[in-house]
Amino acid sequence: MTNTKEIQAIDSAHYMHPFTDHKGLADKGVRIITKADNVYIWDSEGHKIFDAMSGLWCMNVGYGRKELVDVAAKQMQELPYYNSFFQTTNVPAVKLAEKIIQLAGENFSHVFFSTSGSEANDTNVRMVRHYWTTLGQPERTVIISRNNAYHGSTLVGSSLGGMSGMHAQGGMIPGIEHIEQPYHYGLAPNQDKDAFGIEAAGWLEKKILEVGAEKIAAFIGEPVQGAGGVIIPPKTYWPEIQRICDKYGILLICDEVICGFGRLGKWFGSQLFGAKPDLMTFAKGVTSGYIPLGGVVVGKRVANVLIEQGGEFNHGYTYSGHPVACAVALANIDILEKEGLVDQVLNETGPYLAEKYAELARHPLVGGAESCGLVAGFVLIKDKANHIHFDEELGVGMICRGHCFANGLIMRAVGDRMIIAPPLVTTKAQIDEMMGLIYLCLDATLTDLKQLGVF
Ligand code: PXG
Repeated sequence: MTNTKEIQAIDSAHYMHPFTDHKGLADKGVRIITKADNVYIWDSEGHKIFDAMSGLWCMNVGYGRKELVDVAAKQMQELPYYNSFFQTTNVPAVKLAEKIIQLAGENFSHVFFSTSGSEANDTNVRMVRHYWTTLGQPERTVIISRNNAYHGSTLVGSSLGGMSGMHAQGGMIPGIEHIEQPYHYGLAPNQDKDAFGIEAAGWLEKKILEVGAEKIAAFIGEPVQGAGGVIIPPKTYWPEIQRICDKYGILLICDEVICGFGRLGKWFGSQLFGAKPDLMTFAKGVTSGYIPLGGVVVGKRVANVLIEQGGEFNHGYTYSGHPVACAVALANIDILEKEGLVDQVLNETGPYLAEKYAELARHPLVGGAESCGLVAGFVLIKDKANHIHFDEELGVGMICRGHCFANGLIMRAVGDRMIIAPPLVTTKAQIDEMMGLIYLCLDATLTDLKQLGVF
């Protein structure tokens, strides 16, 4: 048995957590997760919790997969590590690269491996700038991204991302520009959605013209913005973005760290939205989080130039193509394929969740409830008819999140947006169970807000 108090005290004394304000946490006591199975996790006090966030958007095949454990152990015994520098390679990395290209489609030919999504986005920036330099256009350095985007937490990742709180700590690298996100419900709820999608994509063209097309290297975007609050773009958005990128010859990078490997019901989110990226960032779901792995799927347009004319690309990580991580990824993809999980999301559980979210929109606190595959979000709203939001200071999202924790549900709050991304193995019965918990937490939040006199 885990001694909760003892571990909490050591945690407080020595463990600095990501994205955490530690002041006050010690008094409250950090939550210790001790075991997991399928879509559930347990804390050190024995509470069973429905993990509707898949860990951190990554647990695609669900917890407790012995196949992945066995593959990792076997690979560790055979070849626990070797690098891919100095003209060497290893079999799992080669096989995984081949498999990912098969899934990515005919526009792609190569994979560059990293350990995380942040690193992979660093690779993207270096790769696209090297690409343009190789083509004799070294002034093409600027990358356009979007407000509220999340592309990682290294200096490049946070610069690409559109989170002002991150920019405020450590600054930004030069040459990154941001445009507004395609958040229909938040920005223009009364406008026709498809028209809004075209308008929002048009902000890219405006920015290109403002900066000068000859200076732009690439546009980067998540097919569905995840950490920014599950912002699902209108269906007109990505085809228009693609048209604009093509018009100005700008490279398109789709950050598929959350959307990739089945979350939206396709192997990659860009395949659902009809975008044709030149580069795709991946991480998380490629191994279902069992072991760290990330990378960039490189399209032929970029790969051909780099390979034929680029010379040595002075870039790589100690763990690029780590054999254990790649072996686990192969086994993970094998599970996704054999159990038909991607199609299940597209044809069964995704549409079922969409139906449930459409019903959820009737709850008095819920605005803009929407899902895409197995990601979903809504905003806690004060006056739905007039689109009046709660005072930010009230922290209504945190109130709701508190009730979720207390009732055995992991649901994230991003400001006033409540978001979920349950494992791809989640069944319809488990969606019903999750929806029951969501209603319970919404009602508890409503009671609090009434008591506070703000609803
Ligand atoms: N791109 C996207 C789209 C991501 O969601 C990264 C890149 C960076 O990946 P790494 O492996 O370097 O973390 C991510 C990661 C949140 C949250 O608050 C989301 C992420 C990471 C941490 C917190 O939802 N996504």
